[in-house]
Amino acid sequence: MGYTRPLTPGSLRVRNMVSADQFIQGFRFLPGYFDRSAQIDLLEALREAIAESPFYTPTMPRSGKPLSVRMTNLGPLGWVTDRDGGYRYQATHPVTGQPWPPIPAMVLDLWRKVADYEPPPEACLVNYYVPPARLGLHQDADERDFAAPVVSVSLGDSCLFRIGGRERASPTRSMKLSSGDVVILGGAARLAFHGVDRVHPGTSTLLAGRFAEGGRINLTLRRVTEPG
Ligand SMILES: O=C(O)CCC(=O)C(=O)O
Ligand SMILES: [Mn+2]
Repeated sequence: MGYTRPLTPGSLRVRNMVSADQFIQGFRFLPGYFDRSAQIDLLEALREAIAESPFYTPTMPRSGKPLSVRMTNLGPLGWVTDRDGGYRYQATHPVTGQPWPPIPAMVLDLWRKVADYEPPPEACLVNYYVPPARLGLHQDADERDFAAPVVSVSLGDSCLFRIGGRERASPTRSMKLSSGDVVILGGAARLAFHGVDRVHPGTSTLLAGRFAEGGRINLTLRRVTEPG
């Protein structure tokens, strides 16, 4: 399994010859964590959940401008944003009013294996990027518990992912994330600024036939409340 192998600079597809795990403590990149058959199983589990809890278009706080990424959530809490309520977690889908479906067992299993944090994740944000969708540089900072890492999974088309430091103006590195890759933001990297500059259309066949528009799906697992 990829995650048991020590990371070497050469294993990271990072520009400028500097690997992101050396660049920022607590950043881990597990390329190809899920093989093709596991990716298909994961996508099937997601399709069932998404049929119940469909993607919707969130809007920015204050301006009400729509995000280019569509979203839904799995788990007891889901991350949402809209003009009047801003960034927050809530237990129900903002459009259907229903509770979010449970996080699939495969995803909870990933957390148990890689998070090094015993309490389970409470939120699994599902982002759907159809080009030209992107996600600007941001911190994941709406949680009460920063001791837990953020664990993310890429499925479908590859993307150009950017990661920097704890200040917006900190220097950044860019790297390609491909289908099956896992990224962990823990330690000092837990509050690192990061974003998705672009998705490269047609670089994976995984979503074709399962999601008509192709593109990329990202799962972001987070612990929201402090345990206990
Ligand atoms: O799509 C990704 O790889 C990153 C997603 C992300 O940073 C987020 O949803 O907060
Ligand atoms: Mn994020």
